[in-house]
Amino acid sequence: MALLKHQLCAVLLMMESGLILSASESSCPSYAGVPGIPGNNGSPGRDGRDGFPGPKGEKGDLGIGAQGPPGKIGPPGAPGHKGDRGSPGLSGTDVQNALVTQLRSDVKHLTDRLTVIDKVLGFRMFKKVGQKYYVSDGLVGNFETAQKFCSDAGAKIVLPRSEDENKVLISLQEALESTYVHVGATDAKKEGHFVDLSDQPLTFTNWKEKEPNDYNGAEDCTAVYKTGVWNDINCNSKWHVVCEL
Ligand code: FUC
Ligand code: CA
Ligand code: CA
Repeated sequence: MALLKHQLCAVLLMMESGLILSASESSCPSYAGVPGIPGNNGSPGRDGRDGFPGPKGEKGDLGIGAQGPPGKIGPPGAPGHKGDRGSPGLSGTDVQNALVTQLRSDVKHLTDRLTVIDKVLGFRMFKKVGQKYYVSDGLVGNFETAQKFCSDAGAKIVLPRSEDENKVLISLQEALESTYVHVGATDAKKEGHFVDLSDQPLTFTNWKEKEPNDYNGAEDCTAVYKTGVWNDINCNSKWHVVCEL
C-alpha cells in the first residue's frame, strides 16, 4: 500500500500542475516553490507614545512688584524744652498810647484822601490813574495861567510819569476835545535840559520825533499832543490846562 502511494505522488509531480488534485489535497509531501517578487513598502506606522518629562528648568529671576502704600504716621515726638521767659508785657497805658498813635495815623490818612477827593469833586472833569487824579475845568491859557490855576486849586500842572498816566491824559484830552495840554516840564533854566517844576530830572518822557527842538529859540515849556507825543512849545502859547492831585 505504501509503495502505491509513493508512486502516485511521483506521477502527480511529473504531471506538474495539470491534474485536478493538488498535492496538499492529497496526503503527498509538499515542496518549496520559487520565491515571489518582494512586495512594496507598507504605509508608516502609528505615532510613538509621548516621551518621559524633561528635567526641571532653572529658577526664574526675581519679579518686580509695584510700590506698596506708605506706612502709617509715626507716633508724636517727645515735647520740646520749655522756652525762655518772654519779655515783660506792655503796661495798660503803653497799649492805650500805641492804639492812639495807630488811630491818629489812620485818621490822617483818611483825611488826606478825603481832602484830595473833595478837591477832585470841585472840577468839571476828572480821571483816576493809580493813586492820582487828573482834573480839568476846560480852561485854556498860557503856561503861567495854567500854573496859577492848578496851584490855586491845591494841585500841580499835570506831568505823566508813566505810559499808563500818559494814556489817561490822552483820554482826558479826548473828553476836552483838546489839541495840546500843558505839562509841568521846562528847560527854562538850562536849554535842552528838561526838568519837572521842582527842578527834578524827568523819569518818563514821550517826545515826538525830532523834539524837543526849541523852535525859533523860544520853546522852554512842554505840551502833550492829542496822540500822546510830547513837544516843547513857547510858554506863551495857549493850550488846555489839566492839573494832577
Ligand atoms: C514844530 C514844533 C514846534 C512848533 C512848530 C509849529 O517845529 O517843534 O514846537 O509847534 O512845529
Ligand atoms: Ca528850550
Ligand atoms: Ca518844539
